[in-house]
Amino acid sequence: MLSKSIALLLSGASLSALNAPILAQDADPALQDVIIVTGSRIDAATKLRVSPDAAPVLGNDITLLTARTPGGARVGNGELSGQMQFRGLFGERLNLRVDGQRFASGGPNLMDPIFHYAPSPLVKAVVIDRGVSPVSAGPGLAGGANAIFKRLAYSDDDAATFGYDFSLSGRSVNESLATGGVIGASTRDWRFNLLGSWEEGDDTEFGDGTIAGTAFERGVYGFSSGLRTDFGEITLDLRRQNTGPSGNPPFPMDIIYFDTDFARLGYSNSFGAATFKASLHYTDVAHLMNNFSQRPAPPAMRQRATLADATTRGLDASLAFPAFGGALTLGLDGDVAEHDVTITNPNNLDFFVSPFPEVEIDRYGGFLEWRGALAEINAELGLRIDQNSFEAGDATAGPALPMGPRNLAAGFNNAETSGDEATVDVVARVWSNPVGGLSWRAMLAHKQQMPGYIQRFGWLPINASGGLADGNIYIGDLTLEPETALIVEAGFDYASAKAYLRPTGFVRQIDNYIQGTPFDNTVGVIDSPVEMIAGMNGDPTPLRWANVDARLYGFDFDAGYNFDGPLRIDGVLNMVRGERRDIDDNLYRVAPPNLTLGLTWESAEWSATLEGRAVGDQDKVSRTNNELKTGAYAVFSLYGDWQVRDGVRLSAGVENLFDEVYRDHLSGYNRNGFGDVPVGERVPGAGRGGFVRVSFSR
Ligand SMILES: [Cu+2]
Repeated sequence: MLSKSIALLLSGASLSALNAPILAQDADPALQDVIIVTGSRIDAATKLRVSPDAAPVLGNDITLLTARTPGGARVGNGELSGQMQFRGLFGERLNLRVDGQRFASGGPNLMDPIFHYAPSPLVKAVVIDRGVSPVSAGPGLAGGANAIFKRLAYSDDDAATFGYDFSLSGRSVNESLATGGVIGASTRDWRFNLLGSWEEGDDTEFGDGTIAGTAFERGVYGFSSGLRTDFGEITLDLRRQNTGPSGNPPFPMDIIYFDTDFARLGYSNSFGAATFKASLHYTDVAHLMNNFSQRPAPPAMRQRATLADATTRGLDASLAFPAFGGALTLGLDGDVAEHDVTITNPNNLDFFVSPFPEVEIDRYGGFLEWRGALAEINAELGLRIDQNSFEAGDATAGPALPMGPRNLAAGFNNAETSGDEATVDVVARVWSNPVGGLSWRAMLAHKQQMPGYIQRFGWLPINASGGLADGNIYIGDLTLEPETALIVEAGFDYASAKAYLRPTGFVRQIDNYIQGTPFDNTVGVIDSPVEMIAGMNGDPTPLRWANVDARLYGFDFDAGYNFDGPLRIDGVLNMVRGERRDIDDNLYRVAPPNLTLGLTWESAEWSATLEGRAVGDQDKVSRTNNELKTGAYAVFSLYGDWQVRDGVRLSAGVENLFDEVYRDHLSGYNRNGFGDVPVGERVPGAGRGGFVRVSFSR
């Protein structure tokens, strides 16, 4: 239960300092989530925080946690390859950051979505931007979140204080283990902590057997440091992540490794009432995947190993100062992302091809953001302009490739692959001060999103879709236009000592929405080289990325009520519809309506929750993407939490109490051909299993 996790989170020390309880005088301690909901007015209206250490252990991917929030859902492409969905949108359309850092994923199918780099033992909180991200957080079409790592804060002492924050958890359903955290020391002038985590698991069991290809392993190590000098504060964060062999049933290949380095150097200083902040950051992803070592191997001729690299270099600087009765922030930022992908056959050195050759995407942007209040109304107004440019290198195709692909490569190499485009984001939010516990809010935004490199440069008909996992073969379009969204939402946050309710209604009208459309007017008739090659690769009806018109709208809320005695109920409801406006079709992979309800018995030191999650059927499916409908289901869990003593917490529970076999609509279709899930069927959810987690901090 999200609200539950918020309550638990607050009972820990982690956020209490950030959220001075404005309702403390009349709030019941049993309703502490009220405090976080309305505690810091600015945060409450624009952000939502959730913490892995407070939620039940349902897996290692923090997108399982963000899926428990209003508007949230999870696109399941593998145990470590979950994508956050927010109000029907996912993938690169969301502005996702790991510890404040923006970077490009390495896998052309997003086997490493951004939150692949935020293992739950290292994450202190995920801050979800309500509605859309502020323009100061960078571009992004609709919605955003930042996974903030645990770190040792500066103390208020001159002598070094030691500290740590660890967790260790296990799940029986896949015999998995997740452990990690931070340890270090700090004074008022410096802070330093090491960080590390290790996670591994076997194949997940479910009611009908084993879900093959769901084993995984992932390790992270690094440090975070900061120094306060007379010339400002300097911070340095360095981190390496090694993801080992991990299965991806919905893709044609599995992860062999991701070896990824992160570096960030930060600087900040205050001059009177003004604050200057700057950072330089770097991310380098090296990735290998194949179709033969973690699933039944195809014949030698059809074995493939694909190498993919992505490097991001970025910088940002901002100056915030009082202006016009509020705070104005001016900022400049930019990044250069390079991608390169090579498909090989390890049994044939003459077989190699570069479907996304030496792609470079540059962006330089500037923004203005003002935050302030007029009487009882608070506002955040932002404008961002980005100049984007893109180019690709020459495609290569080895001598073992047939003439067809080699001709397509030559065609791509003769085409104009570079270009540039400006995008404009405008965000206006207003919200009222709470009166009688009720605060109104409204938002209007114009957001733009550049086409992804897969969508623009995909010249070779293959199964790379940026993580859609719909089984279709896709082909790019060099002339794609940016997506443009007009977003309106309104709602209120209500909180009393007894109850809270935070509903939001929204509409997202998107012009030039990019999705696959039939390759030509004669679908099924193989009358082009692209269709011929696609046919040889298993899909004679490939899709071409195109600008279409779309709309998403819906309604979501979280709510809770505190009964007399130690009993409370919390719930989250989500409803979203996604449809094409230009033809009669639905958008692909949109979460069905769902309701999560948790009944909690809560005492000072411990709590126990019985949770039910009911998910409706989804028959509003995309014909274009050959999407299959799913039926309704309900899953129940029981979990508890015990504050053993100061700094030691134990959680344990049973998920999927009745061992229900269920298929989440956003789960990918299995393609790996072994285990107990037939090929073409959606990968089911985990069966009944127990979990336990211990957390230690000081
Ligand atoms: Cu991959």
